[in-house]
Parts: sequence; C-alpha cells; structure tokens
Amino acid sequence: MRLTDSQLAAFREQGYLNIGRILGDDELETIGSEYDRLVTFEAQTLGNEDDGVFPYRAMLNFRSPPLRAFINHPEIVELAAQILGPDVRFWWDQGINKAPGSGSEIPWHQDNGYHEGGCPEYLTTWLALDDSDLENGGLEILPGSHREGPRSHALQTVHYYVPDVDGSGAIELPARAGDHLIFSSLLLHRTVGNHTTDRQRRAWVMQFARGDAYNLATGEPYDDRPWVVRDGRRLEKPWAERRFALS
Ligand SMILES: O=C(O)CCC(=O)C(=O)O
Repeated sequence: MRLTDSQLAAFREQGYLNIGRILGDDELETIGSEYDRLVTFEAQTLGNEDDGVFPYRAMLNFRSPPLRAFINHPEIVELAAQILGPDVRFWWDQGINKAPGSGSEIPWHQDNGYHEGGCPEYLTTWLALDDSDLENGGLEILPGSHREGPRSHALQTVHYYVPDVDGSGAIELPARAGDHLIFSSLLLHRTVGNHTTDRQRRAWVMQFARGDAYNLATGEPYDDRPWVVRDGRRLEKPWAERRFALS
C-alpha cells in the first residue's frame, strides 16, 4: 500500500491516519479465526475485575503460522517502508478484545512508554476486526501530540500511562471492521471501556521500527526483531540476528 503525498503529509502532521481496508476478505477471515482461537478470556486478560477485564495476548505471530505470514505482508511492509525508510524490522504484535462488558480502560499513553530504556519513534498499525467507536471500547487520540516527543509514563498495574493529560483536544478515532489505522508510537491515545452488551471490539496491533533502532539507554541495537525490509526490498523470509525472548 502506497500512501499519497497528501496522506503522508497528514500522517506526519497529525500522527495518525485511517488507511481503510488493505487486506482481502479471505485474509481478514483467516486473521479473525486465528485471533478468536488465541485471544480468549481463558488464555489471558488485562484490566480490573470491578470494571470488567478484557482478553489480551502478546505476539500472536509466535503462536500461529497463518498470522506470522502477515508480519511481512507486502501491502503492510510497503507502507511501513514508506514511513520508516528502506530498512524495517517487525517490532511487536498484540491482540486486544474489548468484549461486551469489558469496561476497563487503557489509559492515555504513547506506545513508546512501554519500553524500558526507550526506543526511537516507530509505527503502530491497528487492524479493526469489528466496527470500533466510543461505545464499544474504541480509540481516543490527541492529534499532533507525537510532535511533542516522548512523555514520561507512570505504571498502573500493567499499564504505562501519562498522568495529567489535558484531553480537551482529544478526538474519537473510529474504524469500520477491516480498516487499518496507523499511528506514530509517540501519539497520545487511549481506549475506553466497552459498555455495550453485544458488540465486541477486537483489534490486532502490529508494529514496525526502523532497522537502525537501538535502545536509547544502553545503546544496544534491537537486533532480536526480524528484518522485514532491507535496502527497500521486502524479505520473503524475515530473520533476526538474535532470538526474541518473550518474557
Ligand atoms: O486496542 C486497544 O484497546 C488498545 C490499543 C493500544 O492502546 C495500543 O496498542 O497501544
């Protein structure tokens, strides 16, 4: 998928974009059925019992060969290279299902806030597997907030969050099932609780980083993340110098 110049300019300026549907029906069906097998209440939940927990699972690509095939999907990595440059590593993926009654929020944060030692700005892709809005646990964002750089995060249970965010400029970022949202890892965002009784809100998040990304505290390269694009060419077989340890 190639962004137009005006889409790219809007992304750089606002820090986010809904690029619509870039995967086919069959692909979305494969993702949906593998996701439903893996992202379940029985496997793992996040959130708190009082508000209602939600299924969460990290690194679905480790657990499912059909899902692993998407980490170097041609449309997705073309987009990543256009934004990040000619050398791109796959960074992380996670499934989050704000199920009906999962009232727990994910508080305001930048995705960068989750990495000890810090890492440079990277790209988050957020695939909506269901329609998503503020009734069923959808996203709220602060447009342009990525331009202010990294913010310091506090830890609340397992969520890193930015305290005292002035949310007065926040907007809803809705999506239709099948849409891909993309945003900067520095964009401030949160997701609200799902207060419906019958509308699940599943999302599969995949993230990509520049090939030269390194740990800002230790100086170490992130060479445990697989290459998906090198010298502007998509790799058929992603590979990394070191094995990634999922803790
Ligand atoms: O999908 C969600 O509920 C949370 C997404 C999010 O905030 C993230 O992936 O950083």
